[in-house]
Amino acid sequence: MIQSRMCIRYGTGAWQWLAVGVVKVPESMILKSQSGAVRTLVLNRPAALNSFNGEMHSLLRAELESAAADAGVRCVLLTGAGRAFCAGQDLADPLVCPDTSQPKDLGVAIERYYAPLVRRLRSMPVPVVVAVNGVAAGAGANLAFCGDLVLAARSASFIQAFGKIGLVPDSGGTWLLPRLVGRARALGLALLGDKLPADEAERMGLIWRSVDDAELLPLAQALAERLAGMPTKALVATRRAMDEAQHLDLTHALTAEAKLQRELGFAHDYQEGVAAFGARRAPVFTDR
Ligand code: T3D
Repeated sequence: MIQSRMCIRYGTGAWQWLAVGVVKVPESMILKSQSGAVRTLVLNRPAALNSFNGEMHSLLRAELESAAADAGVRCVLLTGAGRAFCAGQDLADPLVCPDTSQPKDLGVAIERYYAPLVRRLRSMPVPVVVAVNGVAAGAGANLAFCGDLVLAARSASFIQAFGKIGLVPDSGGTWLLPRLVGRARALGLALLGDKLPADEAERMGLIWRSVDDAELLPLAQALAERLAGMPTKALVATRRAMDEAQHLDLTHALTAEAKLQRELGFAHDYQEGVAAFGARRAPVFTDR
């Protein structure tokens, strides 16, 4: 918040500054902070439950690119401001809102924003921890599921809201949901669009852990710090291998594992990990 001022002069006297009001400087829709090697990004449109408009997409995309390019970042932590994690697409945004003069081509929003965002999250060169602080609906839910480790506050919930407004799950939902919980549950979630509490999401295997609300951010931070101290390159290769193995048979998965193990075996972190084990000291991993 800044005080706005105006310069005035009474008669022929000296010019004086006069306070004329308070101007609220809008906060960025994405807040960024860094603690050690953990980069935290916060979705910050709380009045609209952190739903996505074009500006928030662009800012998040830029921050993810920046984190990916920064050698000082070894883990990204993503969460939301206020009472929601993210309510998906901002349905009032003129890009998608059908309540205007012409029908909207929703494929544009998917191709321009959501698909690149999902690909960016799933290919980050560092692990991604998602702390779901409140409701995650539509694309907001599926973006959360793109994280490598997803924690949720016990009061949070997940809603595949798409069917309720005549759409299919996007942001990777059709790919992620059956892989995470199987076809029967994926269809149940997508067709009914019911609110799924965080505890139930954990039981189903949709997320890593549901935790007490007050513990969410401290635990997510601790988890992110722990991952940041681990061999980043190997963690990211593990994610990629598991994703790629979804469409491989066992023989090809074994071949892919051998290729990755060969690459990692020549890297610094493997030498360091084994040396540290032998010397009974803490390893210092640096590959990224
Ligand atoms: O369209 C395309 O481009 C294709 C891409 C689609 C991707 C998608 O994500 S489609 C799915 C879009 N999201 C939804 O359908 C969810 C809509 N929101 C809700 O169902 C509910 O808001 C929640 C279940 C998430 C939370 O309910 P509740 O009762 O806690 O809050 P509320 O009162 O409904 O919402 C609070 C405010 O946030 C309210 O504004 P107001 O009245 O206080 O000024 C509400 O309008 C606003 N809000 C919530 N979700 C959205 C939103 N504004 C714009 N877009 C939203 N998605």
